[in-house]
Amino acid sequence: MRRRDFLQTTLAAGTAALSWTLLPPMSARAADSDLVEVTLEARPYRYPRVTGANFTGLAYNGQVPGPLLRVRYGQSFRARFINHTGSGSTVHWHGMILPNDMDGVPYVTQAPVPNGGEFLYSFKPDPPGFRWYHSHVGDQDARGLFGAFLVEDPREPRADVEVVLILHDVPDLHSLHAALAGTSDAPMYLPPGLTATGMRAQPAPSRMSGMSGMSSSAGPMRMGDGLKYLSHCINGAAYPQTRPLILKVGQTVRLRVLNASPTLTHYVRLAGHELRVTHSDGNPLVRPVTVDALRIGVAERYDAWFEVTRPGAWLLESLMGAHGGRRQAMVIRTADAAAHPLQVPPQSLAGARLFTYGLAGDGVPLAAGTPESFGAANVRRTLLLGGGTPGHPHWTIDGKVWPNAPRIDVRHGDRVEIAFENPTDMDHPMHLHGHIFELIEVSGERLRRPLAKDTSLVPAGGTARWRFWADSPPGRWMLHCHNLVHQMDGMMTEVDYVHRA
Ligand SMILES: [Cu+2]
Repeated sequence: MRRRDFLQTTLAAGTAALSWTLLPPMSARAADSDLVEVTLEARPYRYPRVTGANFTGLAYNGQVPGPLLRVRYGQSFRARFINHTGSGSTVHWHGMILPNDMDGVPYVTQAPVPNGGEFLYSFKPDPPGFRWYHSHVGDQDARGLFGAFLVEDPREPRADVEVVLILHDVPDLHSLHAALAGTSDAPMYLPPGLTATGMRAQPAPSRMSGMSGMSSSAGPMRMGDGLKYLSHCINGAAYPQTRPLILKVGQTVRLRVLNASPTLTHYVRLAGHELRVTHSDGNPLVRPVTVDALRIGVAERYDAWFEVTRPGAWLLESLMGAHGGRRQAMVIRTADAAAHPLQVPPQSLAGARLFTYGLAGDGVPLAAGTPESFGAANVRRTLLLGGGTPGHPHWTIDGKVWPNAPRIDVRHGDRVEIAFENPTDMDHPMHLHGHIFELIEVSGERLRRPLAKDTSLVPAGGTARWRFWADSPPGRWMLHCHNLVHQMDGMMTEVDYVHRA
């Protein structure tokens, strides 16, 4: 018998942005309900002073990031989306496997919701894990239309403290338009201590010690693609306005970290602590991996755990390299930390155990003569990523820009393998809608423990290979670079389910 006591999630509007988001256990009533209903209303929004930016963008329900959405796995979800942005808009549910007409891609899965209009999104959030949502229209997500979406798995153990951290960067819109036109002269960001030369100088991977060092899949390098940023935030505030996270000795902490930046890969360190990574893009790793620093491409998520073993005060920071004047950081401390000076993480990644796909996936070099393919894929495609030539504002797949890039036709039940080749000098965070794929190879390393993901960096000058079953609901599923400049400049195609003849 179906229960009728729907839960109306209360979403406070117009309040100050949270600088971090603690997650108490869901209430029994919320967890027992069959349906979680929310209202998301998008409007122009003046960013508060804590962001460090003089910026008018957009917000869901008067806050950036938008409200944290949370369901227990198995619950249904309904979002009434109300659009007052001033132009068309849609909501994309990133990392969800859902009916195609709920996927929120304008002109592909739905007509854009006109200004003043509404749309009802309704689906059963799947699979469990850390997902997120954002506008899929133009530059609206860069202006503030994004938020986190947790699909909680009741079978997973809870940490003592669970926290969602959203790294986001406030763009200078003039530079965005210049970047889209290929005329920006803004400098590129370089992660500190990671240069191509420096990477080669790292010791060779040694599985015995659990230290993988820097493999070729670590991936540099240049990022930003000409965007200037006004500020760099965590959960809606820039350091030192970020609120501290106050913990007790003995507590186990689970950070769920999302990179919602328009263009920047983030490198995150917590002073005095290693981080145990258990999930990539919300999906469990075959085996957790312990690192000194996270590398998070645009749109990626990692679940990272640590324990508080002593009193103290530690800075969690995304290292900004050449743009290091502004800190994207927050304090994590115990209550009695006044007696302890704030520990700041090393400002270089040189020598750090960095999260890489090769480390997490137990990568081994592809031996000469290894077959090109890793299984019984019956659909195989190679996509060549290109573009970025000065003066030619196009980012391409097989030399073409959306909607002219070659599409990938699949039939339900196909086993699909996609190889990416990236001869450009920028990493590309490639994202597939409506599927969880396995990342099985990166730049000549075969991952013996493939990573389940919805977005993966294809390293500059390197390659990546995915495989997945075509067993999602039928439809047109976008496949694109999540660097906003690259996406808007054409680096997008689709995986289309076609009927068996
Ligand atoms: Cu790209």
